Amino acid sequence: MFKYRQKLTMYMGKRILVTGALGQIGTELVTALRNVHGYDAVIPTDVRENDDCRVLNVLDLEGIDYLVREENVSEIYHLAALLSATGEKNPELCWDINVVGLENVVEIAKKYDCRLFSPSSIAVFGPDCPKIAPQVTPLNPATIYGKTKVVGEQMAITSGIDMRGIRYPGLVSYKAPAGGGTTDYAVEIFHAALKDGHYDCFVREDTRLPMMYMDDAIRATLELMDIPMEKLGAARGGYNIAGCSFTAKELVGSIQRHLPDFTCTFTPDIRQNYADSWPDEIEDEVARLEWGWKPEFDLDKMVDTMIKGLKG
Ligand code: AKB
Repeated sequence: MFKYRQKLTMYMGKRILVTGALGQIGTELVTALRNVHGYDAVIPTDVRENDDCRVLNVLDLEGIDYLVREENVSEIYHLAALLSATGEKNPELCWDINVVGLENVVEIAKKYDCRLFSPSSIAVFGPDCPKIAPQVTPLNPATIYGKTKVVGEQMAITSGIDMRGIRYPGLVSYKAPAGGGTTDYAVEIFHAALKDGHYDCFVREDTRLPMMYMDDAIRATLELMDIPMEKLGAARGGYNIAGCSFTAKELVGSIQRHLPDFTCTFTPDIRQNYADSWPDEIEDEVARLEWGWKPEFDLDKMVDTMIKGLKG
């Protein structure tokens, strides 16, 4: 239910709705969008109550309709989703939020002629994918989360609207916590290293996954949304973009450059299975060619930025 039918302010410029705005990506994307389009242009929403955003449940079609109509929204960044670890614990809820929620947003985007950004993930790939994942390859994900992302990519092509997405790698940032994902260890490890000097990692030390520092992910999102639709091809529902790939052990080594006494043990749990079903690296030629994608953060630069940011 859209609980608060707040008195909505009329604002004449571009109006951008963000769902899932309190999440790891949303927290930084809202700031970035406001820097570009102005504070009032961006309407952050989340299912959780918070002074900084409006309450919106993406399963509430009427609530989305009301907000988009009343606020004259022309662009939507639909970030509300369950990630892999939470999704596997509750597959029905994962399907509802990730697929039914997206269907609702697509229906409203169609009705009001909104452009739509809907993130995909490296979780669309399954165990049959080459270790360096090409843009085009059979998508047979092992997780329900991955399946919902494949459906989302297909919707981008069949919806008939201007809808785009990126297959985000594991995202690393310090401004908001990661939550419910398999790649979360690459964020948790920094907090534990600084607080306790030790981390017990839930994947094996040789687990190599595609990762990306959040600044690169936010820039990629803004750059993709800036490109005229006619320049984008069949990959527009989910572009491969590479940041930096590293093993959990290599991450520990990079952190130890700053914290030589930091220790890490490895106790794999169920999330190891999800990680093992994903590729080691991403091949991102199509994104580079079609909209000029280029990462700026390698492993050491990411680690330097995380440590500095968390130390304050
Ligand atoms: C997760 O770990 O579930 C996410 C993802 C790879 O999409 N970070």
